[in-house]
Amino acid sequence: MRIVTAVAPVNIATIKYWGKRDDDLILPLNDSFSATLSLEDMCAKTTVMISPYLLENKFWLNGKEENMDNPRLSNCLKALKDRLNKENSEEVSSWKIHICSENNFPTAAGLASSAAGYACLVYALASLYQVDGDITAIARNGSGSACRSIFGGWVRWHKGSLEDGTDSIATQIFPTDHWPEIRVLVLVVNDSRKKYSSTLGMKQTVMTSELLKHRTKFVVPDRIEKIIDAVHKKDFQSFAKLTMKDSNQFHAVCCDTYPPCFYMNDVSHAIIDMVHVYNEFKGQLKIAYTFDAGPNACLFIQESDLSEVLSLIRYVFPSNLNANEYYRGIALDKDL
Ligand code: 2P0
Repeated sequence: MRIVTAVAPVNIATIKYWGKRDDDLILPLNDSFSATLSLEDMCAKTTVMISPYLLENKFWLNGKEENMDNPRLSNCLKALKDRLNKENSEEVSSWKIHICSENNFPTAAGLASSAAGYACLVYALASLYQVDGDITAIARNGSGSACRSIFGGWVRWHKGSLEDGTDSIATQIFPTDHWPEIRVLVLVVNDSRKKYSSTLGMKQTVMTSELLKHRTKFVVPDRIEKIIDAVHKKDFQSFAKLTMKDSNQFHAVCCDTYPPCFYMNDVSHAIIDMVHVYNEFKGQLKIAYTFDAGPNACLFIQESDLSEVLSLIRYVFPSNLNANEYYRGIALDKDL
């Protein structure tokens, strides 16, 4: 019998992935760039066990048994078993598996739960099967953005150019301790399951959006280089502007999808207004927002501005927001 438990945090994309060139292999149309939260923050935790005495494969997510006939899960398992060490492969690959996974934050609410979940699962399985080398391409088979959560710090997912997708991998660009002054505030506007999954939403976008073609060809390649440079120099002004513009363009692309997918709501728009008014008042960019496929906001700020920004949020949204503060290193509890 072998048993392994792993923990993986969510990652927040500052240059967004939206659109695939190959749906089966999960190959993106553009590179993306993200920051991974710390291990104490929003995480998935997964235990995997294999044994010759188990009678069938089983999978539990947040305490509820799920179907194992999931093609993405099967693809991850197959890719890992294909890389099994020759000496023990025959024996181990025939053993049944039990998987038990839980998130310490709302699942499928646009808070990157699938990214943390699949990164964690693939990492745990790779340890269980003693698979060495790159596993980001395997995590990508579970959920595209999962490849970025394999690493801490600042991570780039390279779209790659090969048809088989073997070069569509994630790499760590800067380690976890680079730019330790950065904090991430997650404002939970709504934690229920989203209406359109990212997978379906982006498929519809690829089929119908003209703006996406412009974005992937002319906008993202330049932005990726610029944001890496900004993070390298710890240049918050450039970083913040690129992050907000990319979030806005991602949602513009969602709006340009036919029929459109709306992920943000009125509270999200009020948060955007608040950030711009505050930044203008301060005469420089102090807060950068980014929104994924849901209404919840992620705010990037610098440690020195934290208490003032928390007061601002409490003042503008006295009762209807749940703000959780994360540092890519330590979770800080703030009672709002
Ligand atoms: C991102 N998102 O870069 C973007 C921004 C949502 C908005 O990656 O179909 O759940 O499993 O590859 O990874 C969400 O997409 O989609 C996502 P699949 P995934 O973080």
